Amino acid sequence: MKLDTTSAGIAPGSIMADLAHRIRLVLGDITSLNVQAVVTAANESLRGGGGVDGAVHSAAGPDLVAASRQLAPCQTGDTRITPGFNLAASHVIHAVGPVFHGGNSNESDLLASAYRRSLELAAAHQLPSIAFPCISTGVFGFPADQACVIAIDTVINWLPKNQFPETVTFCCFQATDHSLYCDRLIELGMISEG
Ligand code: AR6
Repeated sequence: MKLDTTSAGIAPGSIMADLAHRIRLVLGDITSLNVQAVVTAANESLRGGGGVDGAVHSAAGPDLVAASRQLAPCQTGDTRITPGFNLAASHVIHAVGPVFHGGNSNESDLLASAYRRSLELAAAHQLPSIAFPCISTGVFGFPADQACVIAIDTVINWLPKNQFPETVTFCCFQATDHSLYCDRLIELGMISEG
């Protein structure tokens, strides 16, 4: 992982230390988080589904699907934003990650795009905080270890160049995913062991 630190003229160590304050890792249900934007792992129809999308739609209430379906279709790698309705979050960002077909169908770029476009929407709406699930790693079958690296690298490339979102939470629902994120964030100096 390389960070573009040259234009800011700041030593990599201090950028990493600063970034560490802007990244959080939690294990649990994303719908319970007190953040401005909850990202859901949607499909192109934006009509709701299972997994995290099912949880977000049930917590937000039926107004969410009424709002999101009007913004469909949403291409793979792209995002849409709606209010959060009954969620604590003021906004839901609907991110369509790729179905994993073996890795030679541009899946990595499409997954990075789903994260980047989510960050772009949060920035456009000046939302201070955003929480991501592990997009595409459930029904869509993206290998969790590869998806973890893509998610973290995309966020780490975004943060130094952008004021918003101020904080990014990676919300893992499974302990195995939490462990992957933990290892990667420790490796990058974003969180400390213990
Ligand atoms: N909070 C946080 N993460 C969760 C939660 C939750 N409440 N529930 C599940 N996860 P998936 P995909 C995690 O299948 O692979 C839907 O039907 C889960 O452990 O929800 O992108 C959509 O409508 C996994 O790590 O999303 C699409 O059709 C992660 O969320 C399709 O599934 C993503 O798993 C999208 O598939």
